[in-house]
Amino acid sequence: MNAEADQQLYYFMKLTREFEDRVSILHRQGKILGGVYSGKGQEAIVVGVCYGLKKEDFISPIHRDMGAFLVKGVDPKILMAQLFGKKTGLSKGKDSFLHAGALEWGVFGATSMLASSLPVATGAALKFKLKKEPYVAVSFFGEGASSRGDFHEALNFAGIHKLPIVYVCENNFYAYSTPQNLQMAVENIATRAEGYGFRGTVCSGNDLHAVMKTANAAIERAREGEGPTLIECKTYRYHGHSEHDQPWYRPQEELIEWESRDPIQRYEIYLEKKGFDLDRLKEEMDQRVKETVSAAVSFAEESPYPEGKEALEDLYADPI
Ligand SMILES: Cc1ncc(C[n+]2csc(CCOP(=O)(O)OP(=O)(O)O)c2C)c(N)n1
Repeated sequence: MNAEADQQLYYFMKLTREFEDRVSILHRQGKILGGVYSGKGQEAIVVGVCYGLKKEDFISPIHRDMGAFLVKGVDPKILMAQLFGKKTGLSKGKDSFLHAGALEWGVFGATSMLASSLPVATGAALKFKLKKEPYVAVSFFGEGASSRGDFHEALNFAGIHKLPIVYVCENNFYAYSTPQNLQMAVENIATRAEGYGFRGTVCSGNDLHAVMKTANAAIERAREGEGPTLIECKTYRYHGHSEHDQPWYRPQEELIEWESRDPIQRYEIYLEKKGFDLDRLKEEMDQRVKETVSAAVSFAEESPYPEGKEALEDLYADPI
């Protein structure tokens, strides 16, 4: 990895954290529209996977994946305006983050039904294959979603047709308050790929390089026509399921243990070993991401809400 890429990856991890931390505060101030589902602690997954993608590659993020939008190229100002429900946001003030999409950057907007975007991403991969386009689809989901029928139908279809898709499970061990062992009888979600005729791999979701190595290999395989891969990234979310959830159902020691494997701190150890002046780089980066996020918040606060009549605009695609 060259020094420029090292710093860019660091920037995206820090930007994602700063953005989400600020959103949590803004939520408590009553400024954010709808629920907030923080992915704090899981940054290495979205950053590591999306960094190796092209603009035209199609991703379907979940409720916890604000960082995926940022790495894919969405302007933090526009993303923040989306969270504020402002006219300058992605959906022009029609929605909050939960269903946000940005098709120009290849980001599909999810629906509330868990796992419903897996068949959609699989459909995008089918389109790439049928039209012989050199792109891949990446479908993010939690371990809870992998117990839904949509997940199994999507993987089955992709396995049969050897579609260019990578399924990325962000396994944070809790689906809302339900621990993994109460919703499935297997330890690794990756083993589920075997039933559909393709490879499943487990990696540490808190180790940026492990995620990148695993994801890039799967993306390359998909691009070369070798079919799908399921990647399971083991990780942990620091916050509750959402900002309105107090995670009383999990032991405090567990959180402390996972915080000691923090993905950003882990990456900083790498940067220091690589010869960067970490104290200086950290200071520079902290300032840069704070400025970027503050500018995004000001932009969102100053942007107007849409007019009532605009609620009826952009609801249907133009006929072909
Ligand atoms: C079909 C369906 N069932 C239940 C819910 C309510 N729900 C929303 S998120 C969630 C937990 C999701 O867990 P997981 O898929 O592991 O992702 P995570 O939130 O842990 O990242 C639940 C149960 C829903 N949205 N859709």
